[in-house]
Amino acid sequence: MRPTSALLPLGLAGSTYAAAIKSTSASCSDLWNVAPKLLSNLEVYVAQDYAAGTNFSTPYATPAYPQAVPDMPAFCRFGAYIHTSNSSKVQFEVFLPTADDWSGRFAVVGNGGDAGGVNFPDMWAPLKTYNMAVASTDTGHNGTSGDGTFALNGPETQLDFGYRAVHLTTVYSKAIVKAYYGQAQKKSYWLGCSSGGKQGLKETQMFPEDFDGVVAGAAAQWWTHLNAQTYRVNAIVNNVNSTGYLNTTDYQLIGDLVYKQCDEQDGVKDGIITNPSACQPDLQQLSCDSPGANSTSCLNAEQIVTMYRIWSDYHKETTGDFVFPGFMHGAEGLQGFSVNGSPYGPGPDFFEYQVLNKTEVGSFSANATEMDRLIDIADATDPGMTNAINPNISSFLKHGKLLTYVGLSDGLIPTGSSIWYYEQVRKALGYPADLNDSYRLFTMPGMGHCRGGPGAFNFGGPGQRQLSLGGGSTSATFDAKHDMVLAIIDWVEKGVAPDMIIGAKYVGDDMRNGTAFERPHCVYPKQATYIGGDVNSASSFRCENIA
Ligand SMILES: *[C@@H]1O[C@H](CO)[C@@H](O)[C@H](O)[C@H]1NC(C)=O
Ligand SMILES: *[C@@H]1O[C@H](CO)[C@@H](O)[C@H](O)[C@H]1NC(C)=O
Ligand SMILES: *[C@@H]1O[C@H](CO)[C@@H](O)[C@H](O)[C@H]1NC(C)=O
Ligand SMILES: *[C@@H]1O[C@H](CO)[C@@H](O)[C@H](O)[C@H]1NC(C)=O
Ligand SMILES: *[C@@H]1O[C@H](CO)[C@@H](O)[C@H](O)[C@H]1NC(C)=O
Ligand SMILES: *[C@@H]1O[C@H](CO)[C@@H](O)[C@H](O)[C@H]1NC(C)=O
Ligand SMILES: *[C@@H]1O[C@H](CO)[C@@H](O)[C@H](O)[C@H]1NC(C)=O
Ligand SMILES: *[C@@H]1O[C@H](CO)[C@@H](O)[C@H](O)[C@H]1NC(C)=O
Ligand SMILES: *[C@@H]1O[C@H](CO)[C@@H](O)[C@H](O)[C@H]1NC(C)=O
Ligand SMILES: *[C@@H]1O[C@H](CO)[C@@H](O)[C@H](O)[C@H]1NC(C)=O
Ligand SMILES: *[C@@H]1O[C@H](CO)[C@@H](O)[C@H](O)[C@H]1NC(C)=O
Ligand SMILES: [Ca+2]
Repeated sequence: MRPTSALLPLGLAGSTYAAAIKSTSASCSDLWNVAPKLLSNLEVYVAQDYAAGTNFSTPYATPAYPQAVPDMPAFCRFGAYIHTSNSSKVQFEVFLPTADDWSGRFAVVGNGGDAGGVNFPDMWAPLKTYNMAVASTDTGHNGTSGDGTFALNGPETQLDFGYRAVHLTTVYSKAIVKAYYGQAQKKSYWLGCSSGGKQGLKETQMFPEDFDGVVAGAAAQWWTHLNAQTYRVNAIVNNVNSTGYLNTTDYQLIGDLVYKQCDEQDGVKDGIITNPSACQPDLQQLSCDSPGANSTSCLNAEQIVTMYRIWSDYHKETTGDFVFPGFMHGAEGLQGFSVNGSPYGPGPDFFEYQVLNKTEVGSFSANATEMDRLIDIADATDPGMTNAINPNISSFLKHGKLLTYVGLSDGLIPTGSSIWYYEQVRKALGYPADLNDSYRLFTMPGMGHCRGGPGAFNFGGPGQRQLSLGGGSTSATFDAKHDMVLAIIDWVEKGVAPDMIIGAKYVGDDMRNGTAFERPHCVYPKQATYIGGDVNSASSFRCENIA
């Protein structure tokens, strides 16, 4: 189902768009009255100027994104609801730099997990650092990232979450941009990770004209299968009641051994495994039965089996069909590894409220055979149209650039998911030799889910933080070689494609403490290869194809 024309801005529904928009600019407070004349089903709740230096907070923030946002530049804030049906509405906000500051660019930032809330913290960097007009949506509901109860009895709200909130936010916000500045944006960018990566890919698949450049990290695009994997790996494979259950102490033990066996395979002993697939850990020496075992820190046979199953791909119990990739070697030893026996909410909640269609809050439970059946239903019904796995993105790639990235130690969404989608696209488009003119996947060794881990995960991607908050994800050097947002801008606007993105590891993961080391992140399937010299310097590595 596509939004009806009644849900599109009045001007865009007809041919009168240009005439409908005044060529003169509106003041921020004018937008109260101007916007509803341009856009249908709109309920404005704020149109207000803020002074530079504002520490921004608002009751319109939800528990998903409650943080105050310090260090704002001067901006105009526009916030409204779009009524998407009788039973659903979408909240969105647009932050607009002053006309003097505006770069002419427009961006939309994504959300995480099941999050329902305008992502105010992530709007900061596009506004302040890149002088973009920037928008964000609550995805159609108010709730935290781990809470899927929004879907209860809400078919329209499910569609908002699946695609409609982001698309309408994009279209409506562009109209606000045009009304405020008296001219349209030059280029539009998507910036998101995790669910935000999924949202970006969905846009390239369904609404290829919405964006010129899409940055999509650690994308949760295969929503039906990812949720199955989240549930199964926690509740079935690493069941808390089984003798094979692994807790964080066990993962520490396993991780220590894996790093001992595999860290130096890439020529540098630095706590980073550059090629986790080449790492083939042997856990036998951790067995309580092995000679010389440490009886206070050893694993039973079932626990060893559990770990190998977590690393292995998920195949259906009944048919053996591939469902989802397993986790990468090395992810288990890092903070943020999610397989603790308690599945992250979006997994079970998806099956309870969107596949089984339960009408009251309950707790989901299924065995492996039942999961096979539910996956089939999920694939057939694609609740809320949330899957973002259409591999034919040729319409987008004709004019746009798609920059994706993933941590090779992602502990929440197995890394292979991003590689799987890349390969699906290649196959669907017939393995074009020039695919990397418009679509590139960067793999990032030692990085967890979207950020974090022992790797060089600060590269100016989505989700950057103020220096006063530690500067997380901010690039060490503000140029297109080190900064992913500048890289996508150069790619879109100058045709200069990024061959590598140099990330930084900050001392104590705090930018104020300085840089510990820098590393290039390479275009898949290339990998950063040590060629000699200072291991802390990016120039000691080259991007090469590894056999
Ligand atoms: C911003 O406001 C929040 C609470 O609203 C406060 O905790 C924080 O310290 C403030 N930050 C600055 C830089 O003033
Ligand atoms: C979101 O829901 C919380 C309750 O969980 C409520 O306190 C808050 O006011 C709501 N916020 C918005 C913006 O609707
Ligand atoms: C929902 O809105 C449509 C018009 O869009 C109207 O025809 C219908 O009666 C409404 N249904 C309810 C239950 O209000
Ligand atoms: C573990 O066992 C307890 C007690 O029998 C039960 O209540 C719980 O649901 C079980 N947990 C899982 C994940 O199977
Ligand atoms: C993990 O389990 C072991 C063995 O039961 C126990 O000694 C250890 O304290 C547990 N660790 C955690 C973090 O619960
Ligand atoms: C056995 O493991 C315990 C707990 O990890 C550790 O404190 C102890 O040093 C180990 N013993 C040997 C001989 O390695
Ligand atoms: C849940 O609802 C959807 C949409 O109405 C339907 O297609 C699907 O078959 C239902 N699932 C079950 C298990 O009945
Ligand atoms: C798995 O669950 C289904 C549905 O609840 C049930 O019919 C079946 O007997 C269960 N299989 C096993 C092996 O427990
Ligand atoms: C991909 O989509 C485009 C535009 O919808 C269509 O023209 C083309 O035939 C499709 N390509 C493949 C391989 O399906
Ligand atoms: C892009 O693809 C071409 C052909 O497949 C390959 O030769 C080239 O090395 C790739 N560029 C990068 C940066 O990976
Ligand atoms: C890093 O900086 C923070 C705050 O500036 C400080 O609290 C912390 O101790 C520093 N960590 C290291 C490892 O230097
Ligand atoms: Ca290494």
